[in-house]
Amino acid sequence: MKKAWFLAIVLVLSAAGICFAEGSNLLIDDFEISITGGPEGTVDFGAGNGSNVEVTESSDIKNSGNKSLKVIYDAVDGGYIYVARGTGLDAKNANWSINSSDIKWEDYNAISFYVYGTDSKEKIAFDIKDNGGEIWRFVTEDDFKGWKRVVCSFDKFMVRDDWQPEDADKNGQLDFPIKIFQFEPLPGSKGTLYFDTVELVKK
Ligand SMILES: [Ca+2]
Ligand SMILES: [Ca+2]
Repeated sequence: MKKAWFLAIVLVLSAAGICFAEGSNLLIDDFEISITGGPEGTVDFGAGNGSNVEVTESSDIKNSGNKSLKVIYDAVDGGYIYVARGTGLDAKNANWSINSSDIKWEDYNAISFYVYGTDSKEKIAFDIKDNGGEIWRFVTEDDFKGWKRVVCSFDKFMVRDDWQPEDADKNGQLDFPIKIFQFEPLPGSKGTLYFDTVELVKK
């Protein structure tokens, strides 16, 4: 009997621990939006040099809430694609669900998102723009089927050496607050991806 009680207590504590761990992450974007592009858009997206992208919302395939971000893409060599959310973008209504400057960034050591993969083995870049306008990159691979959580530790981001905005501080330091994140299927790939549940991961 004692053993049973002990096991029960351990189970309850473990469950509480799991809830606490998840609850301490900060959900910054859940894509519970009506997706539009252009200057008044809720997502800043585009493609060039022969690549194409179409961004819509999905309500059938989603990880949290009622919707996810659906990205249909054709990324050719020499082309580029971006699908961005955050502050200071050309699309005026692309802000996250929380204001970047209200976040205690020192409490977090990673940013994570969920991606619904098709095991295409294609590379997907996840970029962030720092407070100095510098763009940092984390690369993951579509090597699974269904939803997967990708955790991008801040110390694993590499400063982009192929391109930086002209006004970037280019100081090689990841300056907080982060202003923007963007998904970018890398050249040589074509398909459909879904993204959802962007969180900051508590230290
Ligand atoms: Ca969602
Ligand atoms: Ca910087």
